[in-house]
Amino acid sequence: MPHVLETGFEAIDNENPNGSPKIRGYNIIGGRLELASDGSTFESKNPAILTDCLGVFPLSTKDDVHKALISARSAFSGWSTTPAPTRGQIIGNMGRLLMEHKEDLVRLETREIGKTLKESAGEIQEAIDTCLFFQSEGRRLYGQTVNSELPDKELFTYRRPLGVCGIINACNFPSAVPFWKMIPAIMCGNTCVWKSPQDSPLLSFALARIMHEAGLPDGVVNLVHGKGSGAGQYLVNAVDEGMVDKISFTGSTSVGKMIGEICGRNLVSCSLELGGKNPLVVMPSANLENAVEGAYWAGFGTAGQRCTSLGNLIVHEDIYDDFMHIFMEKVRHTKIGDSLDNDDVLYGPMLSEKYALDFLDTLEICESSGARRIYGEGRITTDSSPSGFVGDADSGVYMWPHVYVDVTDDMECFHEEVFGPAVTVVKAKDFDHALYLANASPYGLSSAIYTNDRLEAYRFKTGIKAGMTGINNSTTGAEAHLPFGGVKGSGNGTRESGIWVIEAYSYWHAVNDELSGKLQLAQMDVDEIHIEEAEADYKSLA
Ligand code: UN1
Repeated sequence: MPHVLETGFEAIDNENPNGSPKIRGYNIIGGRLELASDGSTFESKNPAILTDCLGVFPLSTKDDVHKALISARSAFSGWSTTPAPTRGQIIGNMGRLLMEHKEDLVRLETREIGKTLKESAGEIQEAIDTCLFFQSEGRRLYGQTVNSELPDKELFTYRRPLGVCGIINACNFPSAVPFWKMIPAIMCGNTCVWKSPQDSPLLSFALARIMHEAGLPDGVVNLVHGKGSGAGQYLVNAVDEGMVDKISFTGSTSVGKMIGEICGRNLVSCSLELGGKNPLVVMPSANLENAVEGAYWAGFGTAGQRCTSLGNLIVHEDIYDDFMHIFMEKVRHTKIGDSLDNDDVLYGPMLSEKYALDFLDTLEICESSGARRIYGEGRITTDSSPSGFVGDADSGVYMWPHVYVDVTDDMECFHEEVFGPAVTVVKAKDFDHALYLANASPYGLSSAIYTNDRLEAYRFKTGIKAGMTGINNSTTGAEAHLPFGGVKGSGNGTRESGIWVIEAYSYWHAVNDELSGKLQLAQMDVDEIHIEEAEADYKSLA
């Protein structure tokens, strides 16, 4: 098969509406384009126009995943000994190529997963920011010099790469999140096997090509497409076979726990970024208009399909009616549609048909919990659509925004993540009750409070158990140089982004250099310094 840089994108004859292109996608293993070993394939579809097929991709087998792992293993020694500033330079090239092709990638992302163009652009920018940050980190990647307790002896620390990393991300952030993972991984000298999300294989294929165009040597990043339960599971199972030194996963808490168990029994490190039921508290001193903006964006932006999306909206009882009045006014006027045709929609279709079905299933939990639905009718159809809907209900998978009230912490829907446009509203009696509610779900990813009382903001910041907190801001909106991640059911404490992520892709190597020409024993051959006996009587001072 040809090398990835020897060919362009290969179009397949198609019957797509508007003649939009259908591409033959490949795995990229050792720089070569590869089909699945058994020839099986799957398709990627535009969730706004299900008859628009973006391409056909290999449904990778266990053999394909193993081949990719072997390729990553053989590229490791060359890449890990490449000077870190050179690795950084290649990463910088990736950032510059992303800038050059940003507009096309943004449209592709919107076509493949239905995000608005504005959000897709923000996300590609997050991938660019990550490249630019880690380009110069390649010129740091500092270790330390440490003083020895013995003479003529030097101590040092070095960051060393872990080896072969298995990368598994979800399709809701199909460019920023794999870059959050792979850019620091390769900057540290690791090599990767990247299992692309099943619902964004074309964007992943384009991004992996760009990585190669930037000068990345063959085999440093190997791309395999397929299902989570197929190629993804083969990649995780390979930990048991000693073929993987690190797994980095973004996805559901249940899958994360399974990965954690497999990695744990093999003493292999894993980074787990999992679900959230992110609380947002509104207190009486808050600017209500501002709080409504933040809650509305956190709940319904990205059709609620961020791991940082708003889960429980916790509103103080004194301002509950006023807040809900303004909030519902906005919800009722939500503009929904295909962003490729309409500039100002808040959200588009669900990420894919599968996400749509899963969302409808979790809505059932809200219904059966006894929460009161005051807005939302499930899937948008020609017979049932909100007034701001400007899409084509028959061609794509669109959902109403949903609001459930009278939610209490003994209900299942208070604790379950609902991945989609649905907010559960809880009334709080006072600040302590609001903080209690904010901490009462099994998750701890993001959190937010709207208040103009500085002591309340301080108490929330110190009392909340979460990886991230917004003060007078929504629950979303991480930046590429701040640590991202959660506690409790939201992760295992590892972080993405900024300098903190380097801990997740390197280990500390302590080296001592004995220059004295003899064996000096630490602790035992150290000169003893005695406390001098003196004449002073300290009791006489008081
Ligand atoms: C995710 O949903 O997995 O802060 C990541 C945010 C985004 C990243 C979300 N920048 O909401």
